[in-house]
Amino acid sequence: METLIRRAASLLASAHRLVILTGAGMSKESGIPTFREAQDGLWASYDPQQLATPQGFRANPKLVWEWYQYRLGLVEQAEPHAGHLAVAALEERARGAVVITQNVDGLHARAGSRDVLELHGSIRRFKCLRGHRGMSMDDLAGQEGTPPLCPRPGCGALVRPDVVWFGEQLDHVVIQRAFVESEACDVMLIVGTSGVVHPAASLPYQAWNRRARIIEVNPVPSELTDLAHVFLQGPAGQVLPNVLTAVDDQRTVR
Ligand code: BV8
Repeated sequence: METLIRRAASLLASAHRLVILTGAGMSKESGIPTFREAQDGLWASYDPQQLATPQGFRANPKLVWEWYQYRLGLVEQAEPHAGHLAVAALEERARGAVVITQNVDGLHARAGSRDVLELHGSIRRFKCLRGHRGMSMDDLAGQEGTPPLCPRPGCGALVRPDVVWFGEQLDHVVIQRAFVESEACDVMLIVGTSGVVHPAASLPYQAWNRRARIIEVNPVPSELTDLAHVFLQGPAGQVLPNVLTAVDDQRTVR
């Protein structure tokens, strides 16, 4: 693994345009279950892919709201781990670096990452079915109902999390920039994603097609591992700090 870490560090240290693409595995060591793992406890009998849809919300808004409130509780208790801090440090050291995340937990920004594209929105932001956006839980305090009704004067529509559900389009400005960055990068670091969900999963192919060097961090191979020039098998919270140390060692030597 040492040799692979050094190879990855050499690619990262010489990157001109770095993209760091992350998925749910990036937040696992912060205590947030990954998307494809069976939800625990109360939610073990529900399929996240059924709940995270407009149909699921229409069918049972209260159930879906409560599921997101449960997950928001996990996010509020969570802290960025050493892997998130290492991502922020790598971003600082690399020129033109951007973090593209599928996660909705906001942990990259809390770890100090400055340029983060949230492909799937944020569990900490809310909008209503009539399109009013940018609400926080504080804005909804005291609102009646589960889910609450929109507090905007004259609205009263159902409020939902401002995340992208299965079957919904991603924010076109965000996904457009994600494609531009993935096509322009010369190194892509992929951390903690199964590579199953599109269009996020197509970004590594964009980078690969333009001869970018691909590094993947995951405890097990994913749908994307065949693209990786360097596959670092292990958890993000352990591997990424080691990669950062190796990058700094190489910069010292240069
Ligand atoms: C869209 C927000 C237009 C909500 C999420 C093309 C091909 C096939 C299907 C499609 C396609 N185009 C569109 C689709 C349909 C669909 C899709 O991709 N379906 C899949 C399931 C087949 N996509 C959409 O609907 C997208 N919209 O394209 O609009 C359209 C619409 C309909 C039809 C055509 C076109 C919208 C997708 C966004 C869905 N919203 N999240 C919420 O969070 O509640 S996605 C959700 O899954 C999370 O964001 C999660 O991050 C994401 C992806 O999963 P991963 O991040 O990879 O997480 P996962 O659990 O899968 O894997 C975790 C990984 O971590 C594993 O590899 C594990 O080994 C690893 N790991 C574990 N521990 C660690 C670790 N790694 C590192 N360290 C550790 N410690």
